Amino acid sequence: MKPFYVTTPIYYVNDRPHIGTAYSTIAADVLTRYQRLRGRPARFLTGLDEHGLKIARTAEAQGLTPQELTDQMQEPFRQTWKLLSCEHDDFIRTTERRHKRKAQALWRMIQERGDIYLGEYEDWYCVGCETFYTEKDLLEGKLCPQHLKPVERIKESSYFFRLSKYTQPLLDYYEAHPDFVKPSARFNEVKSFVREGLRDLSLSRTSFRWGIPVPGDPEHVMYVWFDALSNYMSALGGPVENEPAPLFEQFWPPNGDLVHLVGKDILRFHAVYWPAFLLAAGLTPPTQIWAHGWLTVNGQKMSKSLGNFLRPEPLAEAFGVDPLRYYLMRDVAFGQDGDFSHANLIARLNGELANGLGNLLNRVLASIVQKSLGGRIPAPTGPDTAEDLTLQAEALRCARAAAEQLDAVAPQRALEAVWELVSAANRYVDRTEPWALAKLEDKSRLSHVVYHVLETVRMIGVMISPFMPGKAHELREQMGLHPLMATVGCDLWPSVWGGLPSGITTQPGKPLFPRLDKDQEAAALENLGVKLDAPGSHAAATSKAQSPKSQKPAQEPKVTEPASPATQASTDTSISYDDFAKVELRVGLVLTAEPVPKSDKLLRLTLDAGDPAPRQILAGIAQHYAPEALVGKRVIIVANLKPRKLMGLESQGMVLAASDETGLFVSAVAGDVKPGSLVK
Ligand code: ME8
Repeated sequence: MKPFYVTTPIYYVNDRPHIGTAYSTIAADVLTRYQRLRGRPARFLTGLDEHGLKIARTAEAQGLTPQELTDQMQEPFRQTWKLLSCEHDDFIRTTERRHKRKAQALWRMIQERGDIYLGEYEDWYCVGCETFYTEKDLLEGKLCPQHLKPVERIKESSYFFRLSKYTQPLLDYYEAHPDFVKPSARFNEVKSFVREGLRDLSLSRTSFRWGIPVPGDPEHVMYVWFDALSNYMSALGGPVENEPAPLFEQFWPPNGDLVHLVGKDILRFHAVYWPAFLLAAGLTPPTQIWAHGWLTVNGQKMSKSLGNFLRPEPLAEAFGVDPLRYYLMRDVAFGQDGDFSHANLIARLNGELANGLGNLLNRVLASIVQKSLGGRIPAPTGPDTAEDLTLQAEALRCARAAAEQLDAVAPQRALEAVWELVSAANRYVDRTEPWALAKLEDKSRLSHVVYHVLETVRMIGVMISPFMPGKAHELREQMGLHPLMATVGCDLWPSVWGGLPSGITTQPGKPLFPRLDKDQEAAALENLGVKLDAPGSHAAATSKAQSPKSQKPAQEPKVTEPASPATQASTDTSISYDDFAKVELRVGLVLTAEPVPKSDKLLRLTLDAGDPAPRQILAGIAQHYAPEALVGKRVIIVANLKPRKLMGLESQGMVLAASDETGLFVSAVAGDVKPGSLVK
């Protein structure tokens, strides 16, 4: 079987792990565990990107040397991945000697083939994304299109990579490898970018030292993305120069299948630069690059300035590691953007996990098997009824479907298939009524039915093990089964009915997934500093447990546009009722929301505020809300504010919002009040 090699991005050490980086890492862990279950040799690499200007500046700001910063920051990453049961086979740091040597070896290979030359670089650079930009790529005011922050002018001697020469070879490569980038819509974006023609790439810097020295010219340090991308190879001991590199021989394509999991933010580096470097070095590019989508949290973007990065540790503490892994893999379609919602996590934990799977195991194993079958797995007695045959067929169909989805890197669909089986098994229990069969003298039908349920649960236990290894282990323990031992060459995925041995003694324990009652739910959310807007809606705030810097004094509530000079000038802050009555506050239902081109702050909303036609309001909340999270919300607006133009668009009012150090939140009314209702 062809070896399987999966990687996550190597993360910058300017921040601790958060739910976004955890998402990529858990996905890689799930895929590795799955491939191992199938009997494939599998390897999972993650690590840290420790060089470059961004890290050097972060260290400086903290009064540390870059090496001190990176040494300190590796620990939280290692600990978090361990806590989340992410069992990587290797953890590479780009400051390690083994990496530096191999990054230099790759450089030399490309240089010897003539595709690196010395020149002078003059253009723009964004430290946030460690990327070069030409003027036409920048937003008004010379802002980086990703970070919306000013870029820096750079003029210095630099080595260049002849990327322009690889425009056609890359297009040919894409043509010959139609699954090179997934999802395919993203592949199309990559192709159109390359079709526009590529410019040579500046590959070294002389104005700072925090990087890997360029071989033969130590005045220069390597461009951090060249250094970083080569981690995937250096961790295997490649490229091979004069010494053997057995891991590289085993796992690097074409011998192995290499899948890079990345966020969509860094697809271009992986799908354009990286294969170009490899082709230039005469090496085989990765098999596939899978660009997953971007997570928002309760409808909000996570950002350093808001300090609202959601940390996985408190979530794992509140809800359990496995439910968190399950939720992340289940709720968000891999490849599409998604929203982390505390409310959805709780709903899935209570519904699919506790009521669905936990209850299935419990209702049969903890009660009927103990009371009526001597605590042992019964033997199937036959004959099969139509119901039995349907469950058997459904089990095999779902197992096949789940495997197909995992082969296609669609974890959410794989779980969907597994939960179709959970539902089928629960329906089977409802229909066959084993509690009624247990009352009969002759226990043969009971044995047959219970065997069917438990064999299905056994299969489910195997299929959930890549996602929830701890719970899969507990489930097997309760059934009296040995732990699953993935072995190369041995496919453990369920493919035939009847693998459950009869006669073994079961050991029912605590419910697999305890349900959170309303009080526990409220306590968990309170501990996390999360408030839910309304039942079933998104949670509105993240924070105290998660914000690393929540010491700033709370700011005054504020509106989304500057206060008028009149209010600023006033010293007596009280107003008469008549003054207040002049302000017409109304409930507005957000119908649409979209970004305003070239503005990093504004969103264009249309609202039903009781007017004959929808009203347009421009609100300065783009850094706090994903547009789609606003649609359907009832907000409070100032309806009689004189219209004014912003970025060429008329704003007919103002949306009220409040902010503190945890973020900015638009005002809301409790209840489904009719749009246009007056707020008094
Ligand atoms: O880009 N939603 O490192 P990085 C989903 N060092 N995934 C997210 C996310 C979110 N909100 N936020 C982060 C770098 N990620 C480079 C990579 S690789 C040779 C060098 C995940 O620390 C996602 O995988 O900024 C994204 O690509 C990665 O973290 C960026 O991590």
